[in-house]
Amino acid sequence: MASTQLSPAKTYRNGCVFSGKQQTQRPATPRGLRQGLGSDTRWQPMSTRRKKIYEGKGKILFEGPEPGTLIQYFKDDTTAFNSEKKAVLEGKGVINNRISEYFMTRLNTIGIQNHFIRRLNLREQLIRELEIIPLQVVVRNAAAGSLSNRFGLPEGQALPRSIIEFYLKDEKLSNPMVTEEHITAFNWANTQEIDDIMALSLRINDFMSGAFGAVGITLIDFKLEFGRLWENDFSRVVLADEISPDTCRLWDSQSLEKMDKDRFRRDLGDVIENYTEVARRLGIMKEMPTVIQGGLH
Ligand code: AIR
Repeated sequence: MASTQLSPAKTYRNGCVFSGKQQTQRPATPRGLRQGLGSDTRWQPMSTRRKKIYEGKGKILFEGPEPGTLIQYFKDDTTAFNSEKKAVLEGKGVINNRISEYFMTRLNTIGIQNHFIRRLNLREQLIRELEIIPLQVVVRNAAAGSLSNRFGLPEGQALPRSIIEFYLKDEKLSNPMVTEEHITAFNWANTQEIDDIMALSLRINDFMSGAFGAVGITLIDFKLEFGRLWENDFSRVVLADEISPDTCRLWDSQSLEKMDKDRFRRDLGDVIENYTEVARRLGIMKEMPTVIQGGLH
């Protein structure tokens, strides 16, 4: 789809260079949901020094130090099957914070704009506040999970090409799968934004498949979330949320052992050990032993 040159290139504080090409004009309707707020946009008072804006299953968003920023806190809480299964996996939040920092930083250097600004400490990162696009975008390279169940495909079977799926981000509805028709009809995103999301998702897939492949890990599938970054009356689609073993299916390329959240979902054990091994192979292991042994918070 043709895109319009709307404004000159700008460089943001976190190093994102925006060409202006992927911009979308602000719709006439007022600004919608803010990132991570779900349907509740009220700010809840907190006794702590920072305002908690939203608490999700695995992360908390706090007010950031400057307007337009938030602090994303990674919890150890782990849930599966729409929160039917719950556990606290000590150290998971620390590992996911680091792995997500690793990918967001590298994606930024190859021009994939995202909400990450910088990591603040073991569990927190400073992020840019976005307007949520209420979709979960799943990219699949091989059959697994719900795709295998839906079509009766053996897990691990390579797909003829990478497949992108959209799910509505709505826990109460169990995040139903949706098509582009639903997305545009219900105004969750416009066609230009869907094009941008698909192009970005495939580039992210290429980059992540390469990065994991280089350390003996096969990227089977993963989930992404995107938001709108507004600048005056224009917005662009940028990557949000996290990239971690909670949001990816990662198999050891040799043994085909699972190294991701399926270890928790399927009671395979050694969840943290496998998350740690993912971090270690990516070369971001330095802080991990303390976390696992000492249970830092
Ligand atoms: N995912 C993470 N949170 C929600 C989802 N759907 C990730 C899973 C898996 C991919 O999305 O971790 O990597 C596809 O999941 P499923 O269950 O649809 O096969």
